[in-house]
Amino acid sequence: MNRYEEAKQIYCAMGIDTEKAIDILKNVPVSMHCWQGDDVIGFDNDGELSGGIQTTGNYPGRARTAEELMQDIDKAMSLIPGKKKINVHACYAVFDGEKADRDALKPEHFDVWVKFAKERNMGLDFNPTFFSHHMVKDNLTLSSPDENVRKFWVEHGKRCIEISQYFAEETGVPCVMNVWIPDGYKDIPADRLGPRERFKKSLDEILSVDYDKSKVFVCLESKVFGIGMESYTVGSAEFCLNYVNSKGITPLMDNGHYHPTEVVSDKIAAMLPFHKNLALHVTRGVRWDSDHVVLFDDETKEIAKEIVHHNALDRVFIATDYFDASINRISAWITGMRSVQKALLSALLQPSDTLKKLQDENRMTELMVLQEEIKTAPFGDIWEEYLRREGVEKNYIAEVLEYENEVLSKR
Ligand code: RNT
Ligand code: ZN
Repeated sequence: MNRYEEAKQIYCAMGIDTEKAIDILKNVPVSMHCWQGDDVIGFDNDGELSGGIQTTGNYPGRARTAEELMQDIDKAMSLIPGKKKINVHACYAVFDGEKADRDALKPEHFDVWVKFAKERNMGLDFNPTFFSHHMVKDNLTLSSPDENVRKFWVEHGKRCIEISQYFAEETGVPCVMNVWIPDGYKDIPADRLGPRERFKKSLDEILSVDYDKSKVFVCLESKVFGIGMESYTVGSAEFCLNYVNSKGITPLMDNGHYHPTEVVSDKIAAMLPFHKNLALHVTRGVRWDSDHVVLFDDETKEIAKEIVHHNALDRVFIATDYFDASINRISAWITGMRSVQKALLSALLQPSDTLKKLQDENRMTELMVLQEEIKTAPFGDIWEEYLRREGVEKNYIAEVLEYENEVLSKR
């Protein structure tokens, strides 16, 4: 008997169907962020990343053009199992001829992405880019007291809804459009309300455009603080949650955007009773929103467990969001995307009904013992079988290093 067959029987004895787990997993879309490939720089600005987010490191081989980025995405995706989407930021517009500013972006500026996605049978997600731009004034965009600035960014948001709908119509897959603004203050503000009222008004204006809500899911992402904006964040957790509730749009939780002892894994079940959909940015914060590569670690597993055990795989939009410039960027993509899938598989390989029953019957001793037992079940054998069926090598480092040698090091 091979290792998979043996492992399958061990899981079967715990009441778990490994075949079913693999079948479910391969159809769960995970949206891969394009911005790991070029350190969140994009193609429409002079290369300075702003907005209180930071990539550190200078590993050789950063993608500098759309062709390079897409070539790298292809390489990464060839080593990532499962169903994928591509998450694009507005700053990744590709201009064929004249450049358009962010308030004048049109669907055609993203045609190369649409073509790329269609050829690979993937959906596209989208994000307006409210950073790395000269119209960010005093660290403010949609909450700016300068009407020119505020209006510029409102127009950008509107353009992005149109582009998102184009993505959905072209690919046939709904598009998740996430709004995140960096707005905030380094030091103690005199007026905490004004910026939030302006942000609310701006969002209302953006959402006043007519769009197909079955094709575009507009999300709002909150944050605790950014670099250089440590004292006040306009789009705080409470602001965003209240706004989302009042408008019926989708909340987005990034697990790097909370105080270090707060966990998104616990928040998921606090959101599900109130929202049809929930969106996640899966990342790994180290002491702050450092956006390290996602690993197969306890919190990632717990997040996946919360989605799977509450049967919410079709309600939660899962996307990755991290940027590490200190290691091979292709490997960073593969490791993070595989980690999300490993976490989902490990959740699918748990006897959730039995565990819930033990909790409800207050058999907490048995619950603890079973939860511990699951941790040493032969997960790796099921994971390897999944990779085998997806036609993806387990060991990707040799291929990544070869690509580094042949392609990245020549840039
Ligand atoms: C920043 C947010 C946001 C960005 C991307 C690039 O703190 O997490 O989602 O990472 O828009
Ligand atoms: Zn995020």
